[in-house]
Amino acid sequence: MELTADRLTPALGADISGFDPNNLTTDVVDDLHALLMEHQVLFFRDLDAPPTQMVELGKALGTLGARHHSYVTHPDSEDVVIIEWKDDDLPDAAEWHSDMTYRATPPFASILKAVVVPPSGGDTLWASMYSVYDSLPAGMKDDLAQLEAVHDMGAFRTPAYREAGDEGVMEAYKSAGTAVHPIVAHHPVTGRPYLNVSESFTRFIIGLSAPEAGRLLTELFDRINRPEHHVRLRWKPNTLAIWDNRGTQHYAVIDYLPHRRVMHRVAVVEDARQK
Ligand SMILES: O=C(O)CCC(=O)C(=O)O
Repeated sequence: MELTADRLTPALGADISGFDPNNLTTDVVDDLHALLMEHQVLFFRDLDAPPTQMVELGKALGTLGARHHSYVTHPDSEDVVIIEWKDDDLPDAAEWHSDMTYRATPPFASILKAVVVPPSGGDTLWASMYSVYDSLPAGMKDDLAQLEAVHDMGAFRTPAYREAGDEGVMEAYKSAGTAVHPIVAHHPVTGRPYLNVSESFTRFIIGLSAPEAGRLLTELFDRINRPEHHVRLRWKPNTLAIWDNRGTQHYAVIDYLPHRRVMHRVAVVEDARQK
């Protein structure tokens, strides 16, 4: 069985064919990993992978274990979270973000499968943060190389506050954590530099005043919004995506409420193929 990749935009993304989740040999998973390093996000159509098979795939790629502090887990596996939005919920994923960068070591990859999709809408976009970084003016790249930024749990404050007031926010803050990361990170496998701030989770730049940090972050977030850095996926039930969290961000569009949308997600914390 040979995996083939059909590249979707110059920035990132590929449709993969020839993948059978029942056949996770070392060679197949090595190939899959190589394709992920090259394209950053991979899409699989009609992949009827139940939660246990998503977990097997995650384990073949690395170590699981980044339990989410806010999402519900699947009854068949604690390693699968259910992400469900409907009625007048306010989804938290309609912002550019890379998963859990408020942790010192954010997860390496995510595996996301569509279970229930709305009649139309509910697409997800990914941005290549290599592409965003490469597009920056040279002087700006030099300035950013010196800077570090604080990441925290962003809009997860809202459910925490509604549930338990100030105490709830303090507890959520403690369990989610906070972390400082360089604004220009280097991918541990490809070595490529990428822009490492997100509108969801990056709050402040060390050493700048709050207004200076706010202005610079706003400029960087505007750059991430440019469509030439993106790929967009229209989901159907059993569409599955795998993305490398290092060097990408994603944005789940909320244009489908009050219809229901249900996704299953596995987070892979450590990359087994990272030297
Ligand atoms: O539901 C989606 O399309 C993306 C969800 C999301 O943002 C995530 O899994 O981190």
